[in-house]
Amino acid sequence: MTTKHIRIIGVPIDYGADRRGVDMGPSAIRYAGLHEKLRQAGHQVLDSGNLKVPVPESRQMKHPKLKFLDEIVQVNQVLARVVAKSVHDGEFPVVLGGDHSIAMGTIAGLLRVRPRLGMIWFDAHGDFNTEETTPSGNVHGMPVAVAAGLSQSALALPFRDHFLDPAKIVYVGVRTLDPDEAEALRQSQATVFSMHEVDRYGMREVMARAMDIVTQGTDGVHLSFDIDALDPLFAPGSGTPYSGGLTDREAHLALELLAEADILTSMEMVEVNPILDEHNRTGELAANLIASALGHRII
Ligand code: Z70
Ligand code: MN
Ligand code: MN
Ligand code: MN
Repeated sequence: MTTKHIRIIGVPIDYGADRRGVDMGPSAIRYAGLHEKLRQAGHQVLDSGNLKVPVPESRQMKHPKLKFLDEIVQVNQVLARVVAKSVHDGEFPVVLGGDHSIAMGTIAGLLRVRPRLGMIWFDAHGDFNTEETTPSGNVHGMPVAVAAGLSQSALALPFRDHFLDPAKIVYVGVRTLDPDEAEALRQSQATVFSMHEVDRYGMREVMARAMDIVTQGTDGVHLSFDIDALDPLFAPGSGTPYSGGLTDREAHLALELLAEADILTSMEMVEVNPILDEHNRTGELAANLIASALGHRII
């Protein structure tokens, strides 16, 4: 793989869901030796540290339908600027969450430099709710719908009317959707490789099809990886465990195939929850998965 100038950006945010501890994710992933793994893979690594995120206990929740709306928009506006500058400077941003609401800031920033971005989204969930369909008011269940331009709320502000083309979005590992969310996804042009397709065709074939889609007419490929795509057996440190997920081997294979094709231009790793973890097993897995996506090989 080509040598990359990697820029690590931590976003210690847990506003997107009820407070659980995923704001400690960036720390856990760094502690697992992310920098050294990426240097061993042959890259130059710079770390911007964490964006400033006020703790939820210091804030009042104002929008019951969209929890912590103002705070999330504010963090994502800053993140979008930081990510856009990084890509503009020729770097490969690696964004560490935090909950998945940070994908809005990441993607909004990427789109400013790569307007025809393709995206692969690993997740147990669809994250395709809007303020209309959300059953929980948790914004981490909405980032893909917002990025695709389907939200009328302030969550769309960082995008400046420049959204992701749904036809350039591919999901892998999905196994639970809310009813209205599923309907919205069916109406969209996004491709969903649920666990059914992973079981039926195998990860190698799923990734071949996914890579085909995200490289057609695109000017970059973003990987957004929610650690709950993995089965809770392998990733116990995730907020909402949902069985029937990817094995660690399937996940590594998927990311190694991406590395081999060398198509990624940015990535983020989210929803790692050190409070629920077992001796940072999930933090280590997350760091190793990032290294796999960036070309780490044992020989
Ligand atoms: C549900 C909602 C969710 C986790 C995203 C769940 C969303 N669809 N949960 N990531 N861990 O509330 O919108
Ligand atoms: Mn998610
Ligand atoms: Mn533009
Ligand atoms: Mn999820």
